[in-house]
Amino acid sequence: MGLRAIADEIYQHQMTAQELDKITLRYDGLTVDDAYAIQQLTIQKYTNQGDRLIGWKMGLTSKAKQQSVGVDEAIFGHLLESMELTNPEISLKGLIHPRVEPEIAFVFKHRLEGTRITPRDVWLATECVMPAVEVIDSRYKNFSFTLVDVIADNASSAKFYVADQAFSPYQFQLDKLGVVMCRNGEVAQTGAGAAVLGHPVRSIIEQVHMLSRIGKAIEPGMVVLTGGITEAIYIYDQDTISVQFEGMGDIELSVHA
Ligand code: OOG
Ligand code: MG
Repeated sequence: MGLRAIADEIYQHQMTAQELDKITLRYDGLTVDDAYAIQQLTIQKYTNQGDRLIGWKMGLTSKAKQQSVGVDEAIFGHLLESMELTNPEISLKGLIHPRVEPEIAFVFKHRLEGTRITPRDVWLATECVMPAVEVIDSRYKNFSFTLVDVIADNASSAKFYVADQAFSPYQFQLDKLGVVMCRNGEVAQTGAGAAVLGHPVRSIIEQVHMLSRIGKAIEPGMVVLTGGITEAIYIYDQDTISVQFEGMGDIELSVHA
């Protein structure tokens, strides 16, 4: 079975919100490079239909998340225009078993590419940082996958919401930034920016290095989600999810069928 056929299958399941058996159970010998090729072929199907690439996301950047899914390296995915929530509302339509997680988003004013990126390069290219919440929704049964499966499924990307307020990248020590995520008024998860590879800037560096292997870059105007600061939590109809980003304000999201 060719990579294109696997991409077609994953695309169908993403579009129809139907669970899928792990591709690694059904196709032998798929490598991480194959998985990124499948991811790219899937994304092309969206962009051929008029969707637009607006950024990138890092995933599995925290040890806790890597352990909970049994994977030991960070991954990345594509962010499409159609994934961005423009209001703080999550509709469960088109989602299978969605979960949410707090993240720091970086927005770029300059191109970043190459294999020897330093934190300095990242700060010079960054326009602002913003609190964000990502909605992930693995297309695999039971949210269970291997590294190759999850990469092929665009790193479980489904939706994301970025707060209205932007901040200067110099205003906060992002590794020290505390985050509290509540579900219906009860604390569900807490964490700090350091969960993201020690400092979210490290996630941007890793993103650029991984992109450069496939001849791509962070382009001006792009948004990059740096990875979950806490474990993701499941969401259900009528939930209210609120996330406090210390010093950066709150994001409150309502969930409906
Ligand atoms: C993979 C995506 C993880 C993150 O921020 O760690 C991710 C998954 O857990 O389904 O987006
Ligand atoms: Mg994420």
